[in-house]
Amino acid sequence: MVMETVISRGIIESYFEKLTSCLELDVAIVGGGPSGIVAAYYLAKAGHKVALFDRKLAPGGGMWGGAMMFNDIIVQEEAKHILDELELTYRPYQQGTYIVDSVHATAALLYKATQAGAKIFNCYSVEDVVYKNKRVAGVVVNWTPVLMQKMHVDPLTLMAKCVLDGTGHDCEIVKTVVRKNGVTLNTETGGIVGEMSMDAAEGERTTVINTKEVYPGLFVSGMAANGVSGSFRMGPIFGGMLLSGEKAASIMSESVKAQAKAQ
Ligand code: 48F
Repeated sequence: MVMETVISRGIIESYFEKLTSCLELDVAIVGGGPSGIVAAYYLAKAGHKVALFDRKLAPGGGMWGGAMMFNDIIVQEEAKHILDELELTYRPYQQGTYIVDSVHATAALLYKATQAGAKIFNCYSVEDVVYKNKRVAGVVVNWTPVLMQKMHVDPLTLMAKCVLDGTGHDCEIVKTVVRKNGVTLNTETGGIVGEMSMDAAEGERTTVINTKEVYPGLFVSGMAANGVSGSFRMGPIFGGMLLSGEKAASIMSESVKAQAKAQ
């Protein structure tokens, strides 16, 4: 075989093997922001079959850019154990906070999640979910460029025992589920309450509390959790995002185990 054919064959065979292995997932994560990537890491580490889909070429969400493109982030003491778990380099700052280079942090999260066994599909947009027997049961995916060009091309479907909406401020997946299926959510109002303005400390605290199953099979993390349950934004402090990902992994792991037991 000529080298050109080896290159093309290797990539095609490997890619489709990877995609085929993800047709029936334990967990499908929508959005490769910090909360989604950390959830992918812990789930893969626990032995679950997990794939993460991000519409961008470079997953990482809002973490690359620090604040106003000053590419450092703040992480508070409560999340330090996650920095250590992921072997990040950081330095102590004031009032129990740490400073981390945002490019280093984002790259490390992606490296650790994939190393643990999570599959990451970039350039994939999740445009809908599978909705069966009053339960979210998978994701409907298409190429981001197809959607950007508004081309009339049908999507593919990957089934999952749990779907995580980690799409950030827009909480896109929960919005789609509510709009299309008129479901009642596990929130104070039964609907999407909506994100509030900046309160860093409260936003950080509540993003972890709001990380939960909002509808059978559908979980939320990170800013999507605060958007759905109605709490504050917090800007470039990221401990809450990391802790939210850790909690999302833990509750979805329990759900996957419970579903396996019930079968
Ligand atoms: O917003 P994002 O970084 O998610 P997060 O984990 O973190 C929020 C922080 O970055 C920051 C903050 C920290 O204090 O407030 O905003 O909540 O990343 C969300 C990712 O989801 C992708 C998007 O490209 C981004 O990388 N995404 C959004 N909608 C879709 C999607 C979709 N429908 N399909 C695939 N990817």
